[in-house]
Amino acid sequence: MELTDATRELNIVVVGDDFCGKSCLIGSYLTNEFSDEYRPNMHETHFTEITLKGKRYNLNIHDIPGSDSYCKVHPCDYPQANCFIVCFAINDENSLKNIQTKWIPEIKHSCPEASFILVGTKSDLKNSPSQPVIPLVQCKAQCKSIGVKSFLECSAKTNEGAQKVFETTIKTVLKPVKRKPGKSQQCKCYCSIT
Ligand SMILES: Nc1nc2c(ncn2[C@@H]2O[C@H](COP(=O)(O)OP(=O)(O)OP(=O)(O)O)[C@@H](O)[C@H]2O)c(=O)[nH]1
Ligand SMILES: [Mg+2]
Repeated sequence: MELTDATRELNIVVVGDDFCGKSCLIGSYLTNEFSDEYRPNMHETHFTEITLKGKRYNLNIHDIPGSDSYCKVHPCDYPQANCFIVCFAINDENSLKNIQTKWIPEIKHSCPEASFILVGTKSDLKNSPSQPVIPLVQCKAQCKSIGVKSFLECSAKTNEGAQKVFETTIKTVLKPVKRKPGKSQQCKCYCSIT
């Protein structure tokens, strides 16, 4: 990772099931734009700068497709990841379950040193009577079983919480992490191209 006095470069990887709102979250953060149209994507990288507490950061934001049919080599999409934003949609129980069964195990296997935060997307749907959302207590229970204290909520549609997600990500990276002595800090990459 490039480190200079002035600027630090950070790799942020956004993962979660397809349709859970990753690309919209990134779009909301970068341009404050939102579309109802669903456009599944390949791995895309976005570049931006942010100043936090007087320090500048160059962010490489990796938008990873949620569907395996678009990419079967997820761990290779995690180059030098500093932090993962692990997303689920608050109206999709499966996307929450898959955090525990798929995304966290994959991250821990391929990038055991990287930190991660959990994000519940589409929070605007809480105000929509036609869209049942996962009860908060269930989200919290799932967080507990994953071993994290809490999760952030955001809406790409209203832009609420999008900035906070990325600021929290950076703060999480900057927190000193207790590491086991002798362990490599490199991202472990395994490829199974089929
Ligand atoms: N109501 C609401 N809908 C959202 C929000 N974010 C995304 N959506 C909708 O959810 C659908 C999927 O959003 P995407 O951001 O493309 O999902 P994705 O996780 O990037 O999906 P893949 O690229 O296939 O992995 C789109 O139709 C969006 O309009 C949100 O905050 N609120
Ligand atoms: Mg996408």
